[in-house]
Amino acid sequence: MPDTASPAPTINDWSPLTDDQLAEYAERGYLHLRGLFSEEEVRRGLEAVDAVVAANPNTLEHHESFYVNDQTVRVRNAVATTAGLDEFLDHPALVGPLMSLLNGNVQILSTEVLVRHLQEEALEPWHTDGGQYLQRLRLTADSLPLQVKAQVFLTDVTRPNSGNFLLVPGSHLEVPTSLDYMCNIEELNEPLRRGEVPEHALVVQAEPGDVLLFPHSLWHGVMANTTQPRKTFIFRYGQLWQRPYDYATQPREVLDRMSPRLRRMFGDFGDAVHPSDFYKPLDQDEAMSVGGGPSAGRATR
Ligand SMILES: O=C(O)CCC(=O)C(=O)O
Repeated sequence: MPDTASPAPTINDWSPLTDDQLAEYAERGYLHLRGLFSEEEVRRGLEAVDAVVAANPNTLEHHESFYVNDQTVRVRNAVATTAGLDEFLDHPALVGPLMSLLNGNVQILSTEVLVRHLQEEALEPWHTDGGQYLQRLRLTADSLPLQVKAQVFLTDVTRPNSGNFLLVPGSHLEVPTSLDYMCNIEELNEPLRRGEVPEHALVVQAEPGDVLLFPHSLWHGVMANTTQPRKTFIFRYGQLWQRPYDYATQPREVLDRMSPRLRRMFGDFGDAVHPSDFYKPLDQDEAMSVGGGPSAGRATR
């Protein structure tokens, strides 16, 4: 007898964003998700930061476009140095929002560990991400984003001048008036050098475990830090047809330790990859349904 039963629906370990959250992201250009990670997860995250920094890995050659700050330790392609980031990248609470924003088609483009030490002046000027070519593209207001960053806060950034993330709500839809190779936004940087932040900007106050999601086109910078070293991860995401920022392909031994979902998020389709898979993956819903966490294996496919 032929099997005529329809396949069981895919059950995900993640939940999508609500319509209100999607509307908020579209209008303001960011989402502040509070308490996404637990105290215990934050503790493990801090251990991963310290281990990566102690290993002092030279994971990627310098590129002229990298903004250098003496008070910042920034380890790029950090996932190649530690397995400690995997649980965050594969976490249903983070995968769900990304699946919603990137239309079900999520690739990790970079994984960074950041420690922002004390500095009286702003730690990073106002800029957009992704370089001048991406900066000149604008999507319509109701479009899903091309790229999204997730900043995972692991230390307290609730006080003023604690290395707060700065952003201009709604700026993700605006092309800056001055365009340069570094994508700096000079009209805001001149006042920032005097410690001034425009009234319409937001100084983000984040607690350990919070996550901030924002697209490459959002105008953003980083406040001074006079409190304690600020520790975060920044993960950059795009669709599977985009190219990564801090790796070409992850080495086999890195992929081998990961869940099938996380491997897919690093653009790995195994040995039998077809070039068109990056545009039209045939099994994307199934591949993204369940990660390697405690819920692995419980979903029905
Ligand atoms: O450290 C931060 O809060 C933001 C870093 C940043 O501006 C960037 O990664 O583009």
